[in-house]
Amino acid sequence: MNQINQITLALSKGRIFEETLPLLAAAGITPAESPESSRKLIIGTNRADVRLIIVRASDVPTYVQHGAADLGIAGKDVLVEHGGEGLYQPVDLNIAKCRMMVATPVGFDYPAAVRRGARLRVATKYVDTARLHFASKGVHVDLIKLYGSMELAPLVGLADVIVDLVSTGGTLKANNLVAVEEIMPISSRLVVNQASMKLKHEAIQPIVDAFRSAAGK
Ligand code: PRT
Ligand code: MG
Repeated sequence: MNQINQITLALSKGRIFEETLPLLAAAGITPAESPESSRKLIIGTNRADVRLIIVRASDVPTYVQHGAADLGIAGKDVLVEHGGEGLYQPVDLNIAKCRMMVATPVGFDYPAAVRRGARLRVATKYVDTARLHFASKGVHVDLIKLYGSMELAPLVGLADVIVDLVSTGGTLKANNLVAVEEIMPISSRLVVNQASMKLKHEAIQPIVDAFRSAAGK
């Protein structure tokens, strides 16, 4: 764990950072600089006892689990894949919202493919989520792990379908794909290291409370 008098919050750049700024403001925290323009990975704030670390979205739970950060903000997509071990998830912040979906090329008969019972080839970054989803439907799948640009896979014959996040639907549309099934709604959650929650309770609880009320909970 971090020093007892220092609070470290793990965030990712991009949409989560942008949507977290108002929550930080509600907790009286202002970053000293923007991670979009700075290359620094450790960013101070107006509070001497609070700092931010900038990590990949999918690495946030790992930093918090091991106590390298006391708090973090991570999408439910990332938390499901991580498993949530060692983490409290006290607040759904209702930010960075989207949906985890199954998508296919336009014209692909998904219900028929599922009915036929043949193995479905599924390309995704979210292999645990996809495995659970298709297992619950009793559909046999071959999972193909990708790290990005899932939309390409069915277009070049790597997979029949993809499992990916959809927000506006613009990416699917641009690639002649269509969402055929929702797996779960996604939003980002505040996560807290379990030991920090006990040992730094006095500093952490007000931040949790400010985030909760700013998120309208
Ligand atoms: O980008 P990087 O590889 O570093 O990591 P990342 O993609 O995990 O991070 P980032 O910052 O892109 O996303 C952080 C979190 O935002 C995710 O973990 C989700 O919880 C949440 N989020 C919300 C999204 C989206 N909406 C989203 N639309 N994450 C990704 N997308 C992608 C999606 O994968 C697809 O490629 O945007 C594309 C679809 O968008 P539309 O608007 O065209 O439908
Ligand atoms: Mg991304």
